[in-house]
Amino acid sequence: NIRGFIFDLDGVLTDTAEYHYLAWQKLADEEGLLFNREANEGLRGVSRRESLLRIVGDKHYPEEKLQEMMDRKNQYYVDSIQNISPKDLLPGVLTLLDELRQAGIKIALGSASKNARPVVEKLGIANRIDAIADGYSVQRPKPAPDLFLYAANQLGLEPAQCVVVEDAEAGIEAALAAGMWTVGLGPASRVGEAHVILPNLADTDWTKLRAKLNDAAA
Ligand code: G16
Ligand code: MG
Repeated sequence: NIRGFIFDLDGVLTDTAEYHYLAWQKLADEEGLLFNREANEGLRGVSRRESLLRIVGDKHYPEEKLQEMMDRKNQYYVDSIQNISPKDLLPGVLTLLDELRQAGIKIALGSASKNARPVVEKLGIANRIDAIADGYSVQRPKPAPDLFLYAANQLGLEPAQCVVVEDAEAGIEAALAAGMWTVGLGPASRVGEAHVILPNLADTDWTKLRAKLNDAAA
């Protein structure tokens, strides 16, 4: 019996991936590191630190330099999200959030981002979210289950009562490790392990989703 939904932010509620990409690209260019859009695809849902470590690859940098590069990337990112507005909500999100609320289902955010709160506020959906698990909530990033377990706990629910909506492989892995139901958005090459796979949230609603989750459970 589903009583809660935990939504990832980037790639699910809005598309901040492009801003993350531009910020990392700028940093990589300044540092003479190889980076491109394709490499950025692999950084979906990956924490800031782990993203940087993947971009620097075999190169060795002292901790201070890594910290400075993370700060610089984040400054570029923070600058670029200033103009986010409700128009940046992905199709289908608002209606689904409202239907879930109507159905008495609790809603949490489960994002790796330390910038999740300001983004949710700019998107105008802060009042529709009951709990926030973000980049400050737990130590171990996805694919560890910790972030989603934290979110379920904040909602006062058991893992098996929760559905996680994710666009990243690491996110689906984390949700499955937490013992939750999963809806994967995007190609099966990325979210193929999810119980239900959809291209996006545009053409679905709670009734359809519930039927698909029931099929997956049977
Ligand atoms: C997001 C993005 C990642 C980003 C991470 C951390 O995850 O997909 O690209 O590296 O958050 O963001 P920040 O640097 O703002 O802390 P999610 O979990 O919302 O998909
Ligand atoms: Mg994501």
